[in-house]
Amino acid sequence: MDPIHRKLITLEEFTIMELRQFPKATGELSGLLRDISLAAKRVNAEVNKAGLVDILGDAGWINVQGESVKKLDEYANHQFIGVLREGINCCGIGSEENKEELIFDDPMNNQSKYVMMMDPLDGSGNIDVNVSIGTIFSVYRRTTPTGSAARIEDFLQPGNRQVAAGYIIYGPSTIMVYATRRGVNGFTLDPSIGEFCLSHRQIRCPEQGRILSMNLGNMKEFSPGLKKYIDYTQEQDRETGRPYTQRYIGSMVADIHRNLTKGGIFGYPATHTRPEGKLRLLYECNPMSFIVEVAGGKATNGRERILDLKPNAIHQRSPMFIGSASMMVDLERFMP
Ligand code: AHM
Ligand code: MG
Repeated sequence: MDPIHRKLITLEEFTIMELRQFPKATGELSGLLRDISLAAKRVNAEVNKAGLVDILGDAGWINVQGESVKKLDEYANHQFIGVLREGINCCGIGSEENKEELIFDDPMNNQSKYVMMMDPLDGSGNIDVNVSIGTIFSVYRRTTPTGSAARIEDFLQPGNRQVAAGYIIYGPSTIMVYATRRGVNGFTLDPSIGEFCLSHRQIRCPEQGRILSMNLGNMKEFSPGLKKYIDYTQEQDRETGRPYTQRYIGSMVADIHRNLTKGGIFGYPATHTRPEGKLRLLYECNPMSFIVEVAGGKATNGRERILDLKPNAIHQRSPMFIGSASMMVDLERFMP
């Protein structure tokens, strides 16, 4: 009989293989990633049906950020919280959709050393128009002792303390990308077997790219330095004879995933009316910055490294520029 050639590595196998390189590892992070992937599969199944069932449209109330909540946001939030609360690998969650952090405080979860921050469904304005959306997550080791309930200080840690961060894109295919300090790897969901399978090994962000992803509709409100940078990106490149190309989907996960693989820069800057920008430091900026930095890119708020910012509130916002290292160095020359 022919030997079986098996190239497929599932997410779970991959995390266990990683774990075996650390004799003292407890397996809790692998368990947490498995829980996240389970919730992601449930959300994916619902996202795929979005055009079919009565799930489109506003759920009819405003979330804590003052934005209208779509039903799928609500569903995704519920799934991730439910799976992690019922699991044993996380002692609390901070979610973009909840006013306060959720502390699980039960004997099993109190033993866990991890807290998670998440944006359960980012880019929700794109749900109704069948454009890619995503989930973003970020994992921290708690600072309070295990065995007790988590506390707010466990959630308010700078991004440089992240243990892992990742995103799931619900797009033409569903991909989960996660980073630890050891690297960034991507797993594509094979719907026929219901498994995330290793498809993008050790992702590296190209040093230089030619894609600019910013909402230039806000240009009038940008700082003079940033306007000059945008002029600079319109100049013709000596090699290609073309300016940078503009790509902005309005789903940060999809925009950054593209730039991470092709090379590019994404920004959601401060504006005169929104000096803090739009994106949330803990749910959006920190996880994406961690992933991009591990892949060799850079992320700042225009002056400081995102990962070094000290949060003082869980829903805090921050301007963010993120992408290919050498494009970020160019941008920094224009920022005061
Ligand atoms: P959301 O968390 O409410 O979905 O908002 C975040 C999204 C990002 O994915 C995206 O880059 C940005 O908002 C788009 O905002 P704008 O329409 O102002 O450009
Ligand atoms: Mg969001």
